[in-house]
Formats: sequence, C-alpha cells, structure tokens
Amino acid sequence: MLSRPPRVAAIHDLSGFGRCSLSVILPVISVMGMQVCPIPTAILSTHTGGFGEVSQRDLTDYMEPCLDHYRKVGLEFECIYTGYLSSPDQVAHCLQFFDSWPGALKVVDPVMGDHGKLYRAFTREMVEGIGRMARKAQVITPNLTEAAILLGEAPAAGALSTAAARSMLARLGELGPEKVVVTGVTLATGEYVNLCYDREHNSFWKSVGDYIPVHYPGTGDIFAAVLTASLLQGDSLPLAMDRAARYVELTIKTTYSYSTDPREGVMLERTLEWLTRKEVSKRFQSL
Ligand code: PXL
Repeated sequence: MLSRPPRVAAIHDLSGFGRCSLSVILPVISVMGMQVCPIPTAILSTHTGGFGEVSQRDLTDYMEPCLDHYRKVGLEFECIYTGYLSSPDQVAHCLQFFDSWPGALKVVDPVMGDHGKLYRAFTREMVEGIGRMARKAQVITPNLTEAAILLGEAPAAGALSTAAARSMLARLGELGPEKVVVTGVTLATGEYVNLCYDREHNSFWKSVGDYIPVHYPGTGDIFAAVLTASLLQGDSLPLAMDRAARYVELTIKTTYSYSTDPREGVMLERTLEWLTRKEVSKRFQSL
C-alpha cells in the first residue's frame, strides 16, 4: 500500500490565460488528493482558441533532461498523463516517460482538435505521433473529432446510433487501450453524452448530460484530469467518467450563469470544492 498520495506526472502545456491545460489540471488533481508534477511542453500566454497572436516558448529541449533528473533521483510515479504537445519530437519523450515507469497508469488525452477541425499548428506528423502514443496508452480520452482522427476517418456529421457508437468505441479499443472514453457525443436518441468502453469486461456505458449551448476551452482537460484522478482513487471506469461529466457540467452551468466571455474558460474556482465530496453518482447507464 502507498504511504503517500498517488503521484501523477502531467505532460501538458501551461497557458497563462484562458483556463486550460496545466492551469486547470493542477488544481483539479490536487483537490482530489493526489500529487501532480507538471512537465510543461510549452508556455503560452493564452490558449490558441481566439486571443489572436499567442506569445509562446516551446519546451521540447526541457523534457529529456527533466526525465533524466527524475530517473536519477529515483522518483516514482503511479500515473503518466499526457495532453497538449507542441512539437513532433515530444512524442518520443512522452514514450520515454512511459518506458521509464512501466508500472504507471498511462493516460493519453490525444489533444488535437475539436468541432471537426484540427487545432492550429497540428501537422500530419503530430497526428501520427499522437496516434502512436494512444496505441501505448491504457486509457484514452478523445473528443468525437479526435476519435475520428485516431481512426483515420472523417468526423461524424450527425448524431450517432447506439450501434455506431459501440463500434467506434470497440475500434478505438482495438488500437491498444483497455479503457476508452469519448466525450461530446450526440446520440440518435437526441441525448448529449459521454461514452466509455472497458475492453477487459467488454462493457459499454453512457453518461447523459444537459446540452448547454456554449463552448468553453479547457473543459476536455478538466474532464480528463478528473477521470484520471478518479481512476487512481479506485473508481470503476463508468463511475470515473460520470464523476468527470458531472463536474464539467456543474462548472459549465456555473460559468454560463455569469455570462462571461467563453474564451476565458470555466470558473472552476467556484466549483473545485465539489470534487472533495467524492459523491457516488448514479447517472451512468449501459450503452
Ligand atoms: O484545451 C486544449 C488546449 C490545450 N492547450 C492549448 C490549447 C488548447 C485548445 O485550444 O490551445 C494551448
């Protein structure tokens, strides 16, 4: 048994304004009782979603010396969690982190795009590299756009039937990960859901949410961070997915009530406390 909180290495960018990536991952995982060690892939003045020209520094050169240092001091990690990368060479460094802690839970949030489009600066080479990482992961958390990119398909144009949703999840599982979570899906039933698939148990689940007609950046990062910490505290996959979905929904609704500029992201300062309650949710169902 561990005699300290589980330790997560979070490989992601640090954006100063706009509440995404490490700016939200650090408080979320900490408040859930785990130690999170940030390994920034880049520093940006804001996220790339609408503030014009971003001031940024790529930190590819930092990653390998950082890894060497951690190995030298014999640090232990229970989880390696990767997200936004800023150069294709960072893929190899992330894979080195995976190889250096073979017993750690490997979570890949394949941050590449949203709403049917790749994010700015995401090249073919990056897409291919992130695909390689997803194949090595135990858990992946793509949104619907990223799921299609991982499968080499065009993003689904409309609502998904249950059969199509199950097929998508199973095919993502065949790439390698044991646990697949896909966020932001509209089913043919009209339900707005997050979906997951546990390959070991061949079980498929959905978590139905309220659709809120506004998009905030960073919600995928918050979702993946809650899911990761939840799995580390021993929750089943559907429980972890539902905890993440409920928290994101609560935080979006809270923010929406303030009518702030969506580019500023969600007001997690107002809701972080909810994550300490360890509520056992009942809103997930079989898919
Ligand atoms: O939330 C995903 C994300 C992370 N990091 C940066 C981004 C985005 C999405 O736009 O721009 C820098």
